[in-house]
Amino acid sequence: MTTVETKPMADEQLILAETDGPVGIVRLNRPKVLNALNPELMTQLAEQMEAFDRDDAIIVIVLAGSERAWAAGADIGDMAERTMLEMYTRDQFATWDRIRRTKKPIVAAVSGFALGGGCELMMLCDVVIASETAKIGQPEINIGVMPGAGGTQRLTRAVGKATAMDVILTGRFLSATEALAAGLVSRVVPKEHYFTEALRIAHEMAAKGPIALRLAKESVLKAAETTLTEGLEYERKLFYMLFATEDQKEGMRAFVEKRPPRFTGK
Ligand code: CO8
Repeated sequence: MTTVETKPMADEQLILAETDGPVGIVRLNRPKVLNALNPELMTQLAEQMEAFDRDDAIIVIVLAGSERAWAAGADIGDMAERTMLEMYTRDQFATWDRIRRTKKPIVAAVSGFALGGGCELMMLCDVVIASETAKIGQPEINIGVMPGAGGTQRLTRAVGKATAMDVILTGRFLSATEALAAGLVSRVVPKEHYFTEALRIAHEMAAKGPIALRLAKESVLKAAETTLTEGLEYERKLFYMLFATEDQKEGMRAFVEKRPPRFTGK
């Protein structure tokens, strides 16, 4: 693996980045506070996601925390004494919006706590590989607030009103198996393998056509924002677009010729 220089603007390296062939790997790096998400970390994360998005050599991104915690939420110490006006003018969500615009698929490698903003960050990812140790929730209600980075919207869309209300209003944590049954995570794997399995799946995806991957991601995300008729029209246009790519010709010819495809992202 190749380490990527990540020293954007802060003194501390709050994320670590490396590459493994076509896979860009980002790890949250505030272990002492269970990867609590402060604005500096989110800025570094947004910058790295944008850098991987611009890099033609990267096809899929893996986002990981540590074994003990993916992320235990926004940094409570950082927010505790802030006024409404400070929170409003800081516009912390701008970095979240930048991460949301990542075009390449993001595989989340989730172990331990994924709480509050941590759960919301997980829901910004596309495929979630969870360790059997994962504890997932929106416990903001316990500290006098509510989710603010998409929890009430994305969780409800992912798991439905009944489970979303239960999780958000009681603050309880879902186990990995409950989260899988609810449709919040993609796969649950033994704790020893959560990262290697996420990386393996990222490599499996990275062997597909890069443009098809990006457009398929875009189309699935559109499903949360449109009517069925509009979504079907949108999907159809993206499907047609892929016939302008060399990868479509290569993929279909390879199938007909009974050989593996060699995608080039063109
Ligand atoms: N923020 C800051 N520090 C944290 C956070 C956090 N979210 N979570 C844990 N820590 C710190 C602890 O203070 C502790 O520090 P220290 O060792 O200096 O005392 C260290 O991490 C280890 O934590 P614990 O000792 O508490 O470990 P436990 O194993 O006993 O408990 C828990 C682990 C259950 C995860 C517990 O730490 C906890 O409940 N954490 C808070 C979870 C939470 O409420 N998350 C939601 C935060 S609010 C939010 O996310 C809103 C998002 C909305 C928008 C974001 C952009 C503004």
